[in-house]
Amino acid sequence: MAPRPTPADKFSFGLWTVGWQGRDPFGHATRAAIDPVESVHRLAELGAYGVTFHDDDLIPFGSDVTTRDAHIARFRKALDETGLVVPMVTTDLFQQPVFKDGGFTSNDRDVRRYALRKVLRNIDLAAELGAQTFVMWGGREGAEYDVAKDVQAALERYREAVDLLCQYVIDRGYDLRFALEPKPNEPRGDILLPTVGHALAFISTLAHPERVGLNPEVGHEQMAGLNFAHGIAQALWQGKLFHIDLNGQRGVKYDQDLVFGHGDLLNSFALVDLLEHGGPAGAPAYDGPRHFDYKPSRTEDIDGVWVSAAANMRTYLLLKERAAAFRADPEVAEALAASKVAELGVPTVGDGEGYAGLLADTTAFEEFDVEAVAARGFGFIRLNQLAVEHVLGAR
Ligand code: GLT
Ligand code: MN
Ligand code: MN
Repeated sequence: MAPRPTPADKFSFGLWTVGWQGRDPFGHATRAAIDPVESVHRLAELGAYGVTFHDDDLIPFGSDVTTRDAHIARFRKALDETGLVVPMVTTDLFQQPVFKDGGFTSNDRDVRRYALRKVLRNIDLAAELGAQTFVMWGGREGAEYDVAKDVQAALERYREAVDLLCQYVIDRGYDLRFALEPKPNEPRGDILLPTVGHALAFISTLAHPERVGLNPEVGHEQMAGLNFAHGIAQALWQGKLFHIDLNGQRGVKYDQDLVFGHGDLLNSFALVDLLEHGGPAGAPAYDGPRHFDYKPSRTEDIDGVWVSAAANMRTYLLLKERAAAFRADPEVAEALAASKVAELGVPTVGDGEGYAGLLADTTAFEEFDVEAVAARGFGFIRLNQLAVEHVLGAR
């Protein structure tokens, strides 16, 4: 029996996740639209603490000001009634035809100026609703044809946009940080800032790098064949894990957005273990929202939507339990020690030793028994099997 999710678990969902109607490039919608107010109530009943949205998820694109205000007021009322918070907001710069060549990096300057205005307006709403994170997924920032996009110029425009938005937030005194969400492809043939690593490198070029971090998504890194837990570890190491999109993906193929854990379960275990125990002395390494960005498959009816929402949280909590059991198991402690996992935390060269001390240490080279050390095994398979057995509930 996994514990029931409570707001203390900080689970959040995008309106566009449970609200996805199942429309894909090959088929029509299989479900009716859900009123965002209904989603807020259902998510709260299921134990979530937060809800997130794109401007256009909440306020239909093109609404006049009165209609916009009415949508926001109804949504606020639902938040007040349920106690749900809005930890993150994001802007849709991908659905409307005007953004077919991107928003911040469209070849058309007028489109770029319009995109910035759309985001600025939505930043005001994010701040009003108390969000701490503003996600930017540049799904349309990319190209299909190498000769049709000057990638260096596009990156320059991307930087110009992010710098301008940071300046706006600073000048307005908003307590809001940006989180870039990498993805390698889909909907564009190739998307700019395709992986965690690319996005980290981009952030280092910004005018206000401290304001900008990442919102990595499980499936997006896996679409590039990368190890998601490794990407998260690097983001944490660089102080850039501002937000996270949890879901499932089975290998290098289209973006599946499955329920969390329904893809690579062992990597999901490693991820939860990292988030919950990867900080100093085994404390959580990340205290932000556990945000699910998944799609209830189009085979599901409306009941299946809520079953799948609950499944994300339940799987996270089960993995959290399994990770705690793994960490508390004396045999695991012994196997970790035998594998010298903690020894990697010891600096290679001693305090004040420098290369002079290293050169003077004959045990490090002249007397180092290369063959004896090379013959020693690390015992990683035994350790991994213990992890597998904990995941399977066999220990
Ligand atoms: C879109 C995308 C997600 C992003 C969302 C934020 S929108 O659904 O597939 O990965 O997180 O813009
Ligand atoms: Mn995705
Ligand atoms: Mn996402």
